[in-house]
Amino acid sequence: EGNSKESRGALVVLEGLDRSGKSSQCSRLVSLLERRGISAELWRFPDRTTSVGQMISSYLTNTSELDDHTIHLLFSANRWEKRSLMETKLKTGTTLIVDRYSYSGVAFSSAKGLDMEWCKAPEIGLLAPDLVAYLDISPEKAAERGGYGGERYEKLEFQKKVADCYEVLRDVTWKAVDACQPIEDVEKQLQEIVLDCVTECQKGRPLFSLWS
Ligand code: 2DT
Ligand code: MG
Repeated sequence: EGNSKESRGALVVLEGLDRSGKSSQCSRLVSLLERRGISAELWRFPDRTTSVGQMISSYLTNTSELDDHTIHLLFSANRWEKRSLMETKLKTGTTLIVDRYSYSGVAFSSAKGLDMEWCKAPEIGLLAPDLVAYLDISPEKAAERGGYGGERYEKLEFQKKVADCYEVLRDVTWKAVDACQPIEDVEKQLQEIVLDCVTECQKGRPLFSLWS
């Protein structure tokens, strides 16, 4: 697995509101990397395949009710259970394109009114992304795209609060891409920043931990 023993893969995270186009762009990025002969995998959080992930999924589909703190910690546990595999993949040269990560965790829970610092705490020690690409779209524009499913957070009023929380979380290292552009233009911009990041990691950029 991987390209060479010396070069590690990049941890690339896509964040953004529901309907911002993250999932399609993640698939396109993985295809691009594969075409370039770069070992890459598409990951997503929540990972609904694990037993923790199944609890999260029942909560999201309104099949179960959980206290806001409890579900927050389950989302975090769902990342912790994948942490060591994530590190192994990266160190053996596989780039991971990840659809949502800790920033979704903090943005969605703090949008419910939980303290942001409290929300960050269980994320401390997870691997820090080498790149966070933010697919930037207003909640109103995203809602116009339609296709909100019936899941718990897929409501315009709540998405507005999530957008405000992402604003607070965003820092200068994030790369924002205007997600209202045609899908091919978004794809082109993402390709450029992701390939740059992959190159940096191949050259030996160290792996960092959250929260930084
Ligand atoms: P998808 O629609 O992408 O499957 O996400 N969420 C996600 C959280 O509240 N906390 C988290 O840590 C993560 C990763 C965002 C399902 C919903 O779950 C929210 C949307
Ligand atoms: Mg969704």
